[in-house]
Amino acid sequence: TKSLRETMKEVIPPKQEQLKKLKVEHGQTVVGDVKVDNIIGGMRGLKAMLWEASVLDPIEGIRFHGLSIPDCQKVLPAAPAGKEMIPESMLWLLLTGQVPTAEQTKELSRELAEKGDLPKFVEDLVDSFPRSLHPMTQLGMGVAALNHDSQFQAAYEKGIKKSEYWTHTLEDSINLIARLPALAARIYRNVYKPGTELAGVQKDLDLVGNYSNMLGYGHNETLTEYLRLYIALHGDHEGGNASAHTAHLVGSTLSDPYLSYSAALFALAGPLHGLANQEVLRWQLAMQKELGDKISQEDIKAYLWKTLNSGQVVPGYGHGVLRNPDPRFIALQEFCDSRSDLKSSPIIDLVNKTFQVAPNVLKEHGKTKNPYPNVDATSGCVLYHYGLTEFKYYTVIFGVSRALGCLTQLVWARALGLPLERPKSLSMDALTKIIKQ
Ligand code: NMX
Ligand code: MLT
Repeated sequence: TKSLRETMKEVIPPKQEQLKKLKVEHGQTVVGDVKVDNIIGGMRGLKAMLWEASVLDPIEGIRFHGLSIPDCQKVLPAAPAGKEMIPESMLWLLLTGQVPTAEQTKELSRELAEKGDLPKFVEDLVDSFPRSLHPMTQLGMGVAALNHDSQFQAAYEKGIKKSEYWTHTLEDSINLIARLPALAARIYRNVYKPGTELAGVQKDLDLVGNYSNMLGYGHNETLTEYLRLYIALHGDHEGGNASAHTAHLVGSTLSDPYLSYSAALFALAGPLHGLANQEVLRWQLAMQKELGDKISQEDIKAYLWKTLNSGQVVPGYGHGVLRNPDPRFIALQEFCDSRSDLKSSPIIDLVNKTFQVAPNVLKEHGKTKNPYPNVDATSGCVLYHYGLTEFKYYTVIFGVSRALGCLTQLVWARALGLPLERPKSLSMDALTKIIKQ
């Protein structure tokens, strides 16, 4: 069977041809207008980036190289004893556009485990952080420090041809993805379980098998399977989301994959983006505390209005592109529905009840263009149910996942020779001048 590198060598030339053709034959074809609203409205709706691995449809949700989430759940290989697709098979799909075999997936798991240990100086660095430093800050700093061993940076310093950029970027990307579980688990141990032993990376486990084990949940197969699904699902969400866009922008300067992804993590750490999953749980727990055990739909409705009337957003609802319930939310809900202990969990029940009420309240409120839940509305609840209750940590898990998509695009950006990103900005006066012309 073909290795990942062999497969990449095969799939890159046709894509390079496709890009060349697009440039030569359609370089001047118009695909949309730029309105003043786009410029002052966070570029919402502007078609302005190339991103190979996934495309987001407002109604249907994400497709990874054309495959929907249910398609991926059907065809992407699981862990040897599991059922859920795993990040390794998603990574293979994102990188190559092909569905890997079970053997190829296993080989990638083995490679990641082989490369999974942290350099000693990064362990020491992370151990030196105060426990009060937010886990996302620690993750971003740890990832940036890993650039000490960047093959891309070392090769660039020596002087390499442009056509070789992608191979070094791929090696860095694999090394970074391999090391994320040990880094993220070390942060968890240091912040929440100081003084306890941290398991090592086991060479025969898949990426999330190791991550779960290092977090101290290796015995909980349901949670481990949930994490596999969660991390595979959150891997990519086309290019315009804040973390992916940041990785792309920073990477376009030929900054190495570690620095590019570190920057992306600090975008993910904002409450309108990845931090929303910590905010959801905080908000749902506050609701539970205030309303008690027997919560009616009317109670939830009143609580939602209280949140909105105090000028806050309802975390986990709304989206920059989606105009329907997020299929990632649906997939995680289905995971819960298929397990009796999760089905009867009070926190998961509360998320479900909120889902029954919130869209109508948000419609009545009349501001958000999308009154439906995004993935963050539910992603933390299963973790909470199984005792991983430290919700300031949740975005770190998202951060372990989003590396799949961001790093895939970096490899493709280098393979396709995409240029430095540098859009044109305008002042309000300059904009007014154009309008008057
Ligand atoms: N609750 C209350 N108001 C909202 C919400 C919400 N959940 N979502 C949007 N709005 C408001 C928004 O603040 C804006 O108000 P204003 O005109 O006063 O500035 C108005 O509705 C229009 O916003 P939209 O165009 O619908 O949303 P936009 O594309 O600007 O932002 C989000 C998208 C996701 C930032 C926004 O919906 C939000 O803040 N949601 C809550 C936070 C969240 O769940 N983020 C997670 C996103 C997913 N992720 O994983 O990253
Ligand atoms: C994501 O997964 O990045 C979020 O849903 C936000 C987005 O797509 O804009």
